[in-house]
Amino acid sequence: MASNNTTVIMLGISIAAIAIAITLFAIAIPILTAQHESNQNTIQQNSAQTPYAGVKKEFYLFDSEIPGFNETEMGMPHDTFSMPTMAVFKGDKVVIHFFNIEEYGGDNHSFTIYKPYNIDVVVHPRENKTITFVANTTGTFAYLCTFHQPTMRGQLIVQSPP
Ligand SMILES: [Cu+2]
Repeated sequence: MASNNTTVIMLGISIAAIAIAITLFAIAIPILTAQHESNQNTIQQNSAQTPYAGVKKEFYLFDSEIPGFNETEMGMPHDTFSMPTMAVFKGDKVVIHFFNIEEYGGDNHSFTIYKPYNIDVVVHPRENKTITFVANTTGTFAYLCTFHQPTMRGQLIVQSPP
């Protein structure tokens, strides 16, 4: 009788042990799988979050004019920028070589961007200046010559890096 009881108890313990083992295994598999997936996510996120280092973007900009434009008749200056658009990515270092190609005694021109870049550079006839800044704010920003409005203006487009 005692031996039968011992057998039943041993059998019970064995079944319980197997049940516990199966339960632990069933719990462990999803946890291990989840850890593996989360590791993969971490790797993917890290590669996606590599910051864009920015590159140097160089532009050559000149004063220009609309051919055959009658300033008196039109009531506005004929002056324009040679380049109406400059497109860069946020983080790029922008270098603009700005030339005033007027004859001596001609007009001054400026390269001006208001907030947030706060640039205002004037070039006299036959002069040039180099304007350098980091494009650290995304958006579309007008650049203009303060002497020749509304015709002498363009757009700086700063986009998020790809
Ligand atoms: Cu001008």
